[in-house]
Amino acid sequence: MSDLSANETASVSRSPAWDALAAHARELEPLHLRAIFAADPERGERLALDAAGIYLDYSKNRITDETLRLLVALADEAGLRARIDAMFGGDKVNVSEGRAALHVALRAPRDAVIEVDGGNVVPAVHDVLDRMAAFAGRVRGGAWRGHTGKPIRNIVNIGIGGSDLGPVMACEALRHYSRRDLVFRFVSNVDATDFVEATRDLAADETLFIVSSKTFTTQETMTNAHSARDWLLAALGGDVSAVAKHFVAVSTNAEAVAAFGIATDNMFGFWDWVGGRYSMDSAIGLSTMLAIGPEHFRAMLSGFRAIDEHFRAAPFDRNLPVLMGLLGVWNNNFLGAPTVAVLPYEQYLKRFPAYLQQLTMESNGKHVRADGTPAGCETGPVYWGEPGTNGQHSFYQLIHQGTRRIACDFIAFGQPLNPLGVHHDLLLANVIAQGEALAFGKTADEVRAEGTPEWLVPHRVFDGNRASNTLLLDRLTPAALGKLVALYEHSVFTQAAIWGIDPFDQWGVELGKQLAKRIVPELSASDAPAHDSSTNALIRRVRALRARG
Ligand code: G6Q
Repeated sequence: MSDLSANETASVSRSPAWDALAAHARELEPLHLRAIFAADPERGERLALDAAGIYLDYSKNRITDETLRLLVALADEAGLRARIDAMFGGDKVNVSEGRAALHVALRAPRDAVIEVDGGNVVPAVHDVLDRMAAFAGRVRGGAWRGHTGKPIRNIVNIGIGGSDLGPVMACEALRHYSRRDLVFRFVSNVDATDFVEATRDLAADETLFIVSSKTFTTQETMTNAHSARDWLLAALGGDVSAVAKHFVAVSTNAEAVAAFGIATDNMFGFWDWVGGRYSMDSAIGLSTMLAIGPEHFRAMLSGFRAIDEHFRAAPFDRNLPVLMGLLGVWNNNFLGAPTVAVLPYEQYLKRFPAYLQQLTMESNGKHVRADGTPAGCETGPVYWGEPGTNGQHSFYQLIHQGTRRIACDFIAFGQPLNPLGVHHDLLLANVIAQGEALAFGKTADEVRAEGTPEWLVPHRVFDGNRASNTLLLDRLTPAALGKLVALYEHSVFTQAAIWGIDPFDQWGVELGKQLAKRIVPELSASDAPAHDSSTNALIRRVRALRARG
């Protein structure tokens, strides 16, 4: 039995702390945030935490001090402290894959010692970072030349899932700090449109492809990588020696990289203890480093590290990721809010919700506990979102007046990166107003007092009592981005520890992959497919559509 599952015998939903929370939730049900705030004028300042450069206002959750006490008791009962130590200590906390999950080692200082199977992994981490920095210096400085002797102007990352979403998000989030004379594109989908549109206006002899794949076997990535090689060779007269100048790889699979034709000198490694969705600060971040430069990349790592240290050391009731994680459990399991909207009021974070979707849902979308027994309670909520203020003119209607409960995480920055007129005042006023509106709403009497005709009153009432967190940071720097990502990483871990699940595996993506492999040859075959009647009919219909040309 693994380290993580050794003490697990029953679902958390059968623990005394869970029962206490369930009873407490019933008591709180009739209480409205209006009343809770009215009874406690200090609440807005008290239920807030300022740590590691992040201000978290969690006062607009439907909680009391007792809720927090019970949630911390739940964390204690679930053994959260021991699990944090196990993860940081390099134990094989990824139980079902028998691996450590040591993304925290990716941002450890040079002199740290973090061991996996008795060996310190930190020197290798810094060795790769140094090689990445040297390579980035050559590309950014124009010393790295393509096949025709021209410097690189275009960088195309080919990868999917964890080998795509982090780099895409970071490239967008840190665009302000990036080299504007370099073009960055990302190809992930096996749909050829993704590759064709990403490369159609690029000059092949000025283009560098980064093939990012931990396994170097992923169908989508390898298909795109081969198409990229064909595209390059077609444009450069078919000389295969061009591949070495226009392709580098990020992978753990040196053999497959060499077989593709990429020199191992041009390969940047990482390790099986880095999960795909926890890898944006590993060599998978090579495109990020090319965009923002090694110094900014290291600043981003320092942000991750600040939250790692805080997560490891702070008491649970003053611990940002723990609080966020526990409030998520409260909203998800006790208040019946099955989704979380992530709402960054910062345009550069427009891909942050998509990044978080993988981090949160691939990690905590599990139906069994780490020991294989049923979870026994709801696990990971659905994450989604869009940057403010755009969402306000779209789906916020449902959050304000719909019948479902949705927890919201607002993210905002005190300083704009692009100061221009009144824009930032309006942006900040909106994010603050949304939290206020969700919590306090507008009563029928208030609506009537505005002279609204009686028939219209119900339409204009806002019940309020809707939970939200507000995260406020100084400005979106590389370090701030690192902090935000690490905050969610560890809050996901906190929740997994409570539910007793393994947040580091992703078996749920396997079945579809297997079935697709079987269907590929069937699309062009002529014998009768042998699936269920619906799948058979779809395959036959595709064959017919293709036969028509
Ligand atoms: C993430 C998952 C998954 C993975 C992709 C790409 O945690 O493991 O999204 O990142 O399937 O895998 P490769 O990097 O091996 O191509």
